[in-house]
Amino acid sequence: MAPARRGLLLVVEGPEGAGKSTQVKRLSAWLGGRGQRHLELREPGGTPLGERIREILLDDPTREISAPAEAALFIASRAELVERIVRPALERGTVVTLDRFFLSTYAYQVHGRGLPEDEVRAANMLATGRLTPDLTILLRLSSEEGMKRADRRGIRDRMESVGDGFHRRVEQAFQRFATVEWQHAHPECGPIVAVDAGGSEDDVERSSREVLAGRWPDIFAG
Ligand code: T5A
Repeated sequence: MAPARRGLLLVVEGPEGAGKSTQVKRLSAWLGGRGQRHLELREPGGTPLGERIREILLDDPTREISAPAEAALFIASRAELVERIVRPALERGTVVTLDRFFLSTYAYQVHGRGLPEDEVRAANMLATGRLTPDLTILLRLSSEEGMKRADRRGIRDRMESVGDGFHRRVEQAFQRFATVEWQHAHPECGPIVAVDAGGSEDDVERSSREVLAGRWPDIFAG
């Protein structure tokens, strides 16, 4: 008998306020409407431990956490999510949509905070057991525009409160991740496709679904 089809791991990434949560919700709604087995998750979070880590990392803008401890906390949340939720879901054939994954650690902790890439990369591989996304949609928006969108919602969280220079480095890192050269040198990240996030929510959803339909027409076309 042929093995059951493994699910898909679809990641949505990008700078603050790029519209990741909005698009993950829209994708989930689309999948639900098609009767597709799916699961919507976010990082950090998604497990009891991950949600506690999320509170520690984000809730208090005045909390000081060293850069290595910050990286270790994001990675611990990821290890728990992958082991307990993502892998079992993929084995059941579920389409998992994930709002941020380890590209965020590369962007924020390596390029933003300046931690050594090789060490963060090794710790991350330990956490994911080398699980590679089937596709990452990278929403492309300037950090200024993204922060304006995020600010309309109210007070900044701990990561949003770090200075503009930090967020510009994060934005530049995400731009680099979309290049063929960078992806070739980082095969653990799987394919990354940039989508312009400057248009309306409908426009971004349409572009994202076009990318997905090009790869998995049985699920996303129509
Ligand atoms: N982090 C995370 C790390 O440093 N390292 C890591 O390893 C990981 C995993 C997580 C924080 O942790 C950092 C990154 C983050 O700083 P979070 O709240 O989960 O924090 O994540 P954010 O990505 O920052 O969440 P945001 O909600 O700020 O951004 P989103 O999800 O990109 O944006 P969204 O969809 O919530 O939209 C923001 C606003 O814009 C509007 C929405 O209605 C909303 O009001 N909007 C649009 N407006 C106009 N046009 C569009 N196309 C729009 N799309 C959405």
